Amino acid sequence: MRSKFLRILTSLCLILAVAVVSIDAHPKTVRISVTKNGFSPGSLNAEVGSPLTLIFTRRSREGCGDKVVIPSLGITRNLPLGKPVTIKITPRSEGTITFSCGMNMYKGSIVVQEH
Ligand SMILES: [Cu+2]
Repeated sequence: MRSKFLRILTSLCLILAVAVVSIDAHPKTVRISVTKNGFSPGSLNAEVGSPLTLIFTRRSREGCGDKVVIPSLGITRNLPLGKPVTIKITPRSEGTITFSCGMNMYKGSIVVQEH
């Protein structure tokens, strides 16, 4: 009897915890242009546990922005000229996530903080 009550209580707590986490998330979308000068913006902020949508658009044939790489997440995407490319991530810990062009010349950073 008592253990059943505890099991139900535990389940309710878990459901509540999941609900609180999802209510607390602040989804964010950032559009990033890739030109011959690099990424713009080159630095952005994000929150732990909040979905982040990055939309990269290469705007210049010049330079080497035909690819974006996020090494720590194992992500590599081609950037066709003028075609928006969406990358969705949800940072799980504080710190800086870097991204770059295919040759690591253009650099950008996502600064992740608890909110
Ligand atoms: Cu490059």
